[in-house]
Amino acid sequence: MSAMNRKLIQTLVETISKQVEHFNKTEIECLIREFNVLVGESSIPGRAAHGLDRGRFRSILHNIFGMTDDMIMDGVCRMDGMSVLLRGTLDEKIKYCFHVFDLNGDNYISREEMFHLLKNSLIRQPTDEDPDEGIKDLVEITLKKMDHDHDGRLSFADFERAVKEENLLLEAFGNCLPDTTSIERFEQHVFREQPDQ
Ligand SMILES: [Ca+2]
Ligand SMILES: [Ca+2]
Repeated sequence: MSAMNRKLIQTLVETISKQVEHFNKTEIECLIREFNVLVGESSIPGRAAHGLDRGRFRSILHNIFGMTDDMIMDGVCRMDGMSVLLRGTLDEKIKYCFHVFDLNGDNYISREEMFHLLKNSLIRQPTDEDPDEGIKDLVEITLKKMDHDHDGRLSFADFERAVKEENLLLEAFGNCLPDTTSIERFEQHVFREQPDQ
């Protein structure tokens, strides 16, 4: 154990376990140690790791869960996000994804946000047609499917209702949840060794 001493980890475990469901204290300790190792790896020699900054957390999400979307990863950068990612119920995942997709935090997913998110997640598929036109069409198709009260934007109620009818719509605007294989691999890796008591 390098940058963080045991007492600090215990304090962190206590604090985090009050905020986060789905992980017990032992598992939280494993996660902190894992992150500490990952952060330590990247730190400049001679300088202590000061914690997990966004860039570092993003590259962890990218390397471990294969997530590539910067915009979406920004929304994941919290430990309670981690809890929902790995163990969340459908209701928690719906709240989480809605929050991630609502880029400006006004509690609606607007046409502009859908366009932005879809453009961002589809960019790796080149097409001969004007890609913006295709994305605009996709926004309209998605709205038709999900905008239950027809006001041209998705409220949480619209989103929740649509996802409960069709679970695949949870990630309609981009990949913001890791796949089960990545989760299993990650959990096996992190929770494999119980910390010494
Ligand atoms: Ca919004
Ligand atoms: Ca609506």
